[in-house]
Amino acid sequence: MPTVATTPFDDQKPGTSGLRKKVTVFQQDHYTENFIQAIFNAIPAVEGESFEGSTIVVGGDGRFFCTEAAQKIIKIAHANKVGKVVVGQNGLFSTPAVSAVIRGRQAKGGIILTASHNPGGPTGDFGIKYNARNGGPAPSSMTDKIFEASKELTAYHISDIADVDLSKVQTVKVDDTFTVEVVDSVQEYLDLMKQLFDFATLRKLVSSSSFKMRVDCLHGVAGPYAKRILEDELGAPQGSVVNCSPLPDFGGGHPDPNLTYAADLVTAMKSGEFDFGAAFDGDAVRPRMCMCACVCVCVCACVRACVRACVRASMPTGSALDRVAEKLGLSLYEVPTGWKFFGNLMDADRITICGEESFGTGSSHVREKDGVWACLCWLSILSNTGESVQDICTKHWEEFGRNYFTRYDYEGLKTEDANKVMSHLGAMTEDASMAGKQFDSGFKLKICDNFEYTDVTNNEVTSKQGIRFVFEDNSRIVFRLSGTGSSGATLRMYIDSYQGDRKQCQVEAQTALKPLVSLALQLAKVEEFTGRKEPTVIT
Ligand code: VG1
Repeated sequence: MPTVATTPFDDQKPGTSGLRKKVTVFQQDHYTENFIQAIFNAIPAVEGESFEGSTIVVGGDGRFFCTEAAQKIIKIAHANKVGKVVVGQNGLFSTPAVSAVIRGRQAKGGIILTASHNPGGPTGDFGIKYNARNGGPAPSSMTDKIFEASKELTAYHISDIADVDLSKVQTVKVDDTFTVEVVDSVQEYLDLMKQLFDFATLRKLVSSSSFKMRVDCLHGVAGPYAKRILEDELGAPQGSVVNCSPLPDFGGGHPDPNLTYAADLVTAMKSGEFDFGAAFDGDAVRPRMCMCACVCVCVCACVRACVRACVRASMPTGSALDRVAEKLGLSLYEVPTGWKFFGNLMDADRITICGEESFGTGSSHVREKDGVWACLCWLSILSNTGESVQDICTKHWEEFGRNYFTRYDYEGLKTEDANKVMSHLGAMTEDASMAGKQFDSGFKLKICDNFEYTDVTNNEVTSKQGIRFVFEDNSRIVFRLSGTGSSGATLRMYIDSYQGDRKQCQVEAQTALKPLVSLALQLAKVEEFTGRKEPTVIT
């Protein structure tokens, strides 16, 4: 094997969803190569099977450094005896498409080049994530091994082969044992969507002159998928899908479809011109549906309209799903933040639909959240019911009551300040006087703990996943530190309150949540420990 001597980096620990760092960190000599080699060293140790002769899938969201990284991976894969690399044209693949291709081709795994909702460009973030043979993000057992391997590296293997022209769909036979297949990034994903949805029925709605939609791809990789599916296949008028060319810096924008960064879509929807609106993040995993309060409702509505199956929510997600599961007799799993916890439950056929508060929504058709799928799911609901998004939400609240939900993000905190908040809150979980505590605002504490998750499929325990305060009326406050940032610390504060009185279900969310937000700020002493009066983003 052609070998290059290297020294380990000590910061290659994957977070909530892969390794995310500034582009400049990945551009350091050997940094990217080291991490890729750590993947090639670690996975066989976990799976008991080498990469020799295997197929891997490679692609990313088109952010700055994607194609350079893809070329490096091809050369490192060759030197590590991989048999075939399937790569999306121009190095592009949405994250759910990689998952679909891994599963469809029964590949050994995939390497996804994305920092998802984080900003891109030369001064922005880059990320690398390994997905296993089930198509899902590597579980902690693998990411821990990758980190260990990265700390022990003394060399990596890389072949001196020519760059492959990724701009053309083609199969390049590099030598007798190694092939690179450059494929249409959309086709295999589109084929899967056609198996799941009735395109003929969808076409009637989407192409109808009385239905108008706006889909904003924020210059991420969703563009080619949304344009091909919604405009070319389903007949939406040209121009319904906007910002659809993937750009290395997302056109200077921030590919997070929240109210702040997808403000153009929010403004467009407020004009009343559109019946349906959606936006996606960089790698097309997070959908944001406009006129719909939050993804929980989206999932609940999906469940009611299309499947009678199990549901789950990641722990800080609002508990709207709990009401649906309870009423419809579905089982519900509460797992920590991050999609890597869903895979085992899906593989064991325990869940089919899942969602998290950060808009990620998906089903067991792949092992990733899937923005375009969620969009098609909603369109199916609209076409089957003949109702508007607003009507569907209102009816949902009438039947189940409404969970008001908000998230406060304090970005760019000094790590020590964020840690002070968390240790202060952590101390409360061990304070016996907190049990059953009655606060002035009327909330009575039921549970105060640091969430610990046991995976029922393998009994693996993941602890310290967020500090939660659950009150007698099932309102909840949760605090955790983000695992996707590339510098400093981000504190997330999640507020979830249930309103069972049907007449109170149309109140503006921030107004409805005021008492619980005040209590949360009082408990965490955010301003005292961090000096921040206001959060960076409120969702
Ligand atoms: C955030 C979200 C979480 C999501 C993760 C990856 O994680 O809160 O719900 O799964 O991003 O999403 P954290 O650790 O920063 O809170 V994506 O769309 O960036 O892959």
